[in-house]
Amino acid sequence: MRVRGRPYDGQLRTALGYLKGLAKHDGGFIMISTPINEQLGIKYPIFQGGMAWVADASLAAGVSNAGGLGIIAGMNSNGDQLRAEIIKCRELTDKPFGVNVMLMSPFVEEVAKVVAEEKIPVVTTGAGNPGKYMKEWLAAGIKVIPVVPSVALAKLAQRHGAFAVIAEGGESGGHVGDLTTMALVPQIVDTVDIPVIAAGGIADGRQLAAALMLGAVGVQVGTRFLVATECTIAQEYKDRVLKAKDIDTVLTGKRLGHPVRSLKNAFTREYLKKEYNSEITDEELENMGLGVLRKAARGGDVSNGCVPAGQVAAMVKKEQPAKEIIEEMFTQAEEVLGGAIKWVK
Ligand code: TUI
Repeated sequence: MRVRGRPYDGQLRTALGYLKGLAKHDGGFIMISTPINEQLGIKYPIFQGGMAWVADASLAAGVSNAGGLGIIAGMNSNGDQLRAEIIKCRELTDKPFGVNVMLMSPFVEEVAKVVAEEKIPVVTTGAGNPGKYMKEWLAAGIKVIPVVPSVALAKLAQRHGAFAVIAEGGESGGHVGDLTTMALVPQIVDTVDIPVIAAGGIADGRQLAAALMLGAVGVQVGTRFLVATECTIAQEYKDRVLKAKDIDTVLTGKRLGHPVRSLKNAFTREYLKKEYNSEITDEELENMGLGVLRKAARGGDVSNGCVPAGQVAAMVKKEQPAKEIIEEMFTQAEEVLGGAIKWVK
């Protein structure tokens, strides 16, 4: 057998074997199941991103009840507020859920303690290196899954005892790294021995299938869950996502070293004007960013607030229950994976 005039080198067979391994029969249906389904006790290998001011108990429980892994955002809470949200989530679901610890949060120390005390089964981290908290979390039996934007940070996470990593490409909303998901995921897969979950630019079944083909064993989705029925953000935020076009997101905050992707609006225009004005101090810029996530997500001010969303925002077409979102994504992924064989002659 020859592939495009080159001698067949066995890679195709490996790819097909991998495809077969992913698609497992379940009561007559083909279903996607990877090692993390069993390891984390979930039906579908999909995480909901722990989005600041968005991912509360309602959304996390909705996703967990639908068979994914719901994640509560630790970013916008102090220790007591987070504990209350965890208790609420436990009332809404008996399925596993996680907490995201945003390492730049002013409350990071108390939040880190609460997740250990509450023995949250899965903790994801963002915006930094969680090394300092790993010992305490591992001792509490927590599976730690850091979000990493580079190979170096993935290696570091593995060395610290991470259970898996989330390789997040810069297509995602919120705080982003430089590399795209397409470039980042296979490089991390080739480097670490722990499971890799892909994030950034994943809103439908084609993108989910592509992530699996890059070697990921699961995906994390943020933007599409913004419009989940269970998501309690202001309707104005959901409407902005539903109306978004392909080129409607922009990066702000590069000058301060933490670029954030959000939908273009009066806030991003004003911020960018100041960001590229050398007379404006870093402190003034930092002050401009205070409270803007809350203003949009909870206050509904989508003009003067910051409205994080990924580059896939334009693919998000309607408000739906989390269960419908997940089932639609997996049904489509199973279809495209099943049909992929047609290109292999
Ligand atoms: O964390 C996110 N997304 C976020 S956090 C957020 S709130 C915020 N507020 C102010 C400034 C910045 C953010 C909104 N969206 N995603 C996970 C993520 N983590 N993306 C990138 C990273 C990351 C970046 C650097 C992870 C580790 C890292 O390490 C740097 C280092 O050298 O420690």
